[in-house]
Amino acid sequence: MSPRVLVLNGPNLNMLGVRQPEVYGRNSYADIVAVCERAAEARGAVAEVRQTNDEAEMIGWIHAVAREKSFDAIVINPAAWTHTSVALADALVIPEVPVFEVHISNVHAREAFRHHSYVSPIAAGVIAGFGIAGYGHAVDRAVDRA
Ligand code: CA2
Repeated sequence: MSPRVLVLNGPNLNMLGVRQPEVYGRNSYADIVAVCERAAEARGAVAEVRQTNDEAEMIGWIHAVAREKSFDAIVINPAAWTHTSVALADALVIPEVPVFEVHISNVHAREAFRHHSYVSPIAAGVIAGFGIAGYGHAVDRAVDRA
């Protein structure tokens, strides 16, 4: 069966391209979906890309991966939850699949509160500051590890 990668996006990423192009570029959320799907397809894999502004929904999706064994790897841009959510980091270890953390911007070159991630310690890899191309690299690596 083709490797399956679940790509999760946290709060406000649906607004990409609408505000703050100087930080996040001019790409839209639809462009993220296209980058992920193309990267997966190039490797004979499948990427399912989702976004939510509701932390409970995000955690529910992660629990479903554990229950249904529906994906081989997770790529996640947790957005602001990166810096705030122990609950999300705890959930991400439950499915026992490799997790890759993506940030569009270089969080380390921004405000101090963005320098800490609750997700990085449990991630197999972290990519930041490569714009939406970072998603393509993460999906590629997720397929390697699937
Ligand atoms: O660089 C990233 O990908 C971030 O995960 C994006 C998050 C931010 O909280 C993280 O520190 C870094 C914010 C996503 C919000 O995206 C917006 C989109 C349009 C307008 C404003 C924000």
